[in-house]
Amino acid sequence: MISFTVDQDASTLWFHPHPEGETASQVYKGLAGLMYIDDENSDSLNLPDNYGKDDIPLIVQDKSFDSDNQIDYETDFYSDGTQGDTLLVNGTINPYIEVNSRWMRYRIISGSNSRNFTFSLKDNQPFYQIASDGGLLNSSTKLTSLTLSPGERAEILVDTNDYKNGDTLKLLANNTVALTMKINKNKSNTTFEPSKKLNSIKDIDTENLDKLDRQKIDLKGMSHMVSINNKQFDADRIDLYKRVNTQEVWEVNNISGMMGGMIHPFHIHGVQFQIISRNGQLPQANERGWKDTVLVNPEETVELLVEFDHEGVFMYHCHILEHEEYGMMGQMEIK
Ligand SMILES: [Cu+2]
Repeated sequence: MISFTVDQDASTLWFHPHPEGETASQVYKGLAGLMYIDDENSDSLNLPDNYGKDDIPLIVQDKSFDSDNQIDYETDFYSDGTQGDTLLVNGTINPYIEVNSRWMRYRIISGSNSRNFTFSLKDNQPFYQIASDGGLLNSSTKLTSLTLSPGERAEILVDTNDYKNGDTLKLLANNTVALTMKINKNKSNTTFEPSKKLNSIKDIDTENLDKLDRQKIDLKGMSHMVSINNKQFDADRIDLYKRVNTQEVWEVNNISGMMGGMIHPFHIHGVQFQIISRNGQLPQANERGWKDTVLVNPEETVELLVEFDHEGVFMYHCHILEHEEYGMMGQMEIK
């Protein structure tokens, strides 16, 4: 029995086992689950929240199946990130949903071992992102595409008002149909307006950032040569010591080197952070909310404002699970 106190904002979360050397195979084989947190703020917003009706989880993963329709991780294994040839949503191939409400809320979990997904609606219809990994954005962001790397989450609202009964609307992931929405009737279900205030996340106090300590995180290498700050994971070593209730600027560098570059989704346990900048530029509006996983492009530097709220020993790692297994992970003690 494990008991714990829920001490975070309304958000869409997932959980999975994390045993050293077996995380990647266990998640690929399906050992992962979904968790929602609600709070007073989220309850007050009149967002679509009828589970399975107008509030739908979409756990998006790729897997391959052998001739007996079984998952064979060892055969599919690839050292820079195992990928499958079949798109699964909530464990289903090519699902559809009957839509009976004008506004549909989708809680997307990018849950592959290594594949990034770019989501869009057929014909480039816009949609509204309302939440990132750690909870609601201050207001919605209108998008026509959204890329999530492994471990990232997003909540989006789709307005079906312009569709007639019998129409279909398709959500695509990397241009493959992930979900077909069959419009049955799209009656009004919320007072949501795109400009509605959803949260009150404080702006980053950019004037005072240079007073904070800085932590460099160098993500390097590929395959079994991956490292963080030139070290590979050692369960008997604490890499970073941090003081509880302090803030730091983390400078996350994706250093390609001679082996060529790839995206690393950088994930920190036990904290939520804000993105200060990408290569010196302000992040897009949909990346200005709370995050615990951030896509870092090859040769990119991403600055994070990290606050250490909880005592304990926490991991930080690349969320390409095969990179994590090869040691692209460290331990941080907060006390
Ligand atoms: Cu990686």
